[in-house]
Amino acid sequence: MSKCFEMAKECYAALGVDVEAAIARLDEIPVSLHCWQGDDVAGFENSGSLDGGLAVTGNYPGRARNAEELRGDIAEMLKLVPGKKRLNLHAIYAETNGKVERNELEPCHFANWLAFAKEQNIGLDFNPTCFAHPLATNGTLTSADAGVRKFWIEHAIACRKIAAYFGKELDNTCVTNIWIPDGSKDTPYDRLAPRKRLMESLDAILAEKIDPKYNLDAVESKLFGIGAESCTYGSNEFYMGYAVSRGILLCLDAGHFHPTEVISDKISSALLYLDDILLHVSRGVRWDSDHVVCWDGELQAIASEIVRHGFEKRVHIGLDYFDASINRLAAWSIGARNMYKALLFALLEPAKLLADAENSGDLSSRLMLMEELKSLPFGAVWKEYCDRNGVPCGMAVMDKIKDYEKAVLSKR
Ligand code: RNT
Ligand code: ZN
Repeated sequence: MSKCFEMAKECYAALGVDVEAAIARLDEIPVSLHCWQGDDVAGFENSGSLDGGLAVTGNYPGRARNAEELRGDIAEMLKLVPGKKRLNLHAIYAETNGKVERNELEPCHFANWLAFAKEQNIGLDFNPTCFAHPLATNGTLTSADAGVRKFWIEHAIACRKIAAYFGKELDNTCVTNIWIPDGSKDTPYDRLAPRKRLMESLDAILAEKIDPKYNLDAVESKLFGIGAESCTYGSNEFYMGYAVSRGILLCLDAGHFHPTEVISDKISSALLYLDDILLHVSRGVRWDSDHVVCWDGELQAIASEIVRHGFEKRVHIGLDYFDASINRLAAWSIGARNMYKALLFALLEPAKLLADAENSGDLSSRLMLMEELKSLPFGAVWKEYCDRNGVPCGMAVMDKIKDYEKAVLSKR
């Protein structure tokens, strides 16, 4: 243990904060790392370009081109991130060895991923992929075409079964998140009919009860997407109502709201009505751009909301960003490390002092405290956490990434 850490512990103790207890609590908070940062959301179907309003910009060399490479990169990335981790997969990461339609996917198509999760001792999460497909060009679960809707309903059902299989095999609950790109480029005349179809499609998908021990279902709202500027059928109101009435999870993506609207403010409201929620921690820059998560005010506010109210079992934290303009391992690990950093920072808040100041109406002290916290020796605690987890800290992370780039990525 370093001198710096010992001194940091004393600083926090002076404010009534037990650093060891904070670290122990952080050890129990899983973050689901998204597989799709490694290959620009390409997947292995070779179905052509990404669509559904999603856009990955940048052409930094070294993108994982197949499952082997992607797993190799993930294994490397996991060595750079401290804390309890999960891996979030999308259906397009199936290994089918020949064409298998998405509505016919089965657990066997994810056997290598399951083996990988076991090897890494991490849980899995899952997502139906309702975009980047010829049948997704004109709506999926909201489509007016019953055949198209049926296809996507079947796909989502298949995904829930795969997820439940993961959950059972790993003895670790899988969260399956449904996001669809459906919406309208220009002002629709009828916003109700597609939403009614979406509600019915979701009911059909969820009709079969699955043991919540193995799988939990989530639905992800959005404000708008490229090509769906005027209306997105799966809006926040739609899914909030749906999740509350069906008792499933609501997924809040940080990039899916008006630019000044923040998901940190929604957590305490949503959890008054829902048992659990899912987060897609992302960073929108002017739009839902999915930039690498930075340790900014909103990330801290998200983490603090979770920690202050002891919501860590009810808020499932997932990451959702994709940047192809820098080394993908750097993007991945910088964003992921920031999530854990923000959680640790939240765990080191002097809860009692803050609550006392607020409850006694001493808002000056509350503000002073909140601001002073920012210059406490947090870095020493973070470094200690990285050391204890056997992962590098500071620019040593970059050294590892550069080594891997030289040895592996540059050969692609
Ligand atoms: C899209 C949603 C969705 C996707 C991933 C790949 O706007 O955020 O969660 O980013 O499923
Ligand atoms: Zn998302």
